[in-house]
Amino acid sequence: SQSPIDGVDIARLSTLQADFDHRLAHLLAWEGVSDAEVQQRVDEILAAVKARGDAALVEYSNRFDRLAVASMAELTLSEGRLRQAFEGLPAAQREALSSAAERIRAYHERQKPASWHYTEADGTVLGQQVTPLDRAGIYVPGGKAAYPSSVLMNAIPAHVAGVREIVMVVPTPDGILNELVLAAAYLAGVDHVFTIGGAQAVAALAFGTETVPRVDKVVGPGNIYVATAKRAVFGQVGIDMIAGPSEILVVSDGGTDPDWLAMDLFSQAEHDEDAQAVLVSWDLEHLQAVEASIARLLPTLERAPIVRESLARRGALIHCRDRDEAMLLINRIAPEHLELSVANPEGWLPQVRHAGAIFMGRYTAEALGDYCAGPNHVLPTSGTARFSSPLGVYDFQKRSSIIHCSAEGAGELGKLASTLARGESLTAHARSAEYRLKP
Ligand code: HSO
Ligand code: ZN
Repeated sequence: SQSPIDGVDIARLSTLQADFDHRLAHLLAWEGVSDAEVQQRVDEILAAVKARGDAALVEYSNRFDRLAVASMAELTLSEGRLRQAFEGLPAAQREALSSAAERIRAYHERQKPASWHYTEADGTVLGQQVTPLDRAGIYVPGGKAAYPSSVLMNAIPAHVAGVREIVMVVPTPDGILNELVLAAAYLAGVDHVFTIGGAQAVAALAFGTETVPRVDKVVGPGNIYVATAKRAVFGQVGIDMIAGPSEILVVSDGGTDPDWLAMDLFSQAEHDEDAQAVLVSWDLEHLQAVEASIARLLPTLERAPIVRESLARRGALIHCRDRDEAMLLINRIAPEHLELSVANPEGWLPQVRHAGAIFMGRYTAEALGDYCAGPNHVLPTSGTARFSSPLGVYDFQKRSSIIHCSAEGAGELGKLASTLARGESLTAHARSAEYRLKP
């Protein structure tokens, strides 16, 4: 077709095509930028923060964020400062942020798993105890990707999980503070905020410094330096996922207003040039209508240059054969966001095996989930929904196994353990179990 924008032509993609797998792989490919040079610079920064703590943080912050501070005290925000940010917001924003936080909290409360135990006939008790992390660190990017909504999405599950101390880091390039980010931190129950960023902030969270408390897990998105640093400290601390570019897959049965769908695609594409927005339908006329909507509406966007580039690089309007093929594409792509813009989304749901978040029906724009519906917007990207889940309360907890043997139970288990231990030639194990056998 003669698309007005490069790269969003309507493309036929069908399992009947001999090169279907190849075409699909081509659609999903993206260039991750991680090279040996980044790796080396990150290693240096990690080592410097580990060795010199606060002094290194001050130096790197002055250099990378163009600051002129003398100590970490100047890179530390008080709780009062956070409250002031919240109270200083225009009323409409204060209320919207509070309502969103409330809804996100209510949703995540439901995720709280209970500890459990059961008692066997001989009185032995077995169970699982769920406990929160002591400390969580939340990385918040500075600059154009500083999203207050992401502060809520990262901090609220930690708070609901019962994490004792939530430490947030956010760089302030040229000293510029984002009031909405601070207000969100205030609402979400963040305990400490340091205005540091980059690999040095990840190092501070992972190792601790004189000022920054060492955390048990680092979560939150960041640039290539942050992602590389998170990978490097993993093992010493926990990390969440390493997120790729954001994506949406919209499936339409032809019954949704093409303008709505065009704007849904834009809403993902405006995140960045590597974001991916894809629409799938078996209705060719409908796809043509969406194509026309895109052409008409794109120039009206604030972020038209980013959207245009994102659509050109990775966007697609896919003409598949039928509903079954659309379903196959969903599960092959395992999208971060799936919009089922169809008449009976419940009918589709049982067959959707891989998707980070599923937006059901014509009225559920992804944007509603991004901000305020309640579920988390930190989701598995780049097909990782095949094996991982949205960020949640469970990411800030761990489980301990509980075993409490009765005398009788120890006797029964002792026989088993003794036999198995002798099979492994571990005789101290065997005797330890045998001591507790009933005479
Ligand atoms: N769509 C993003 C989340 C976000 N949207 C934040 C707006 N602000 C995550 O996939
Ligand atoms: Zn978004």
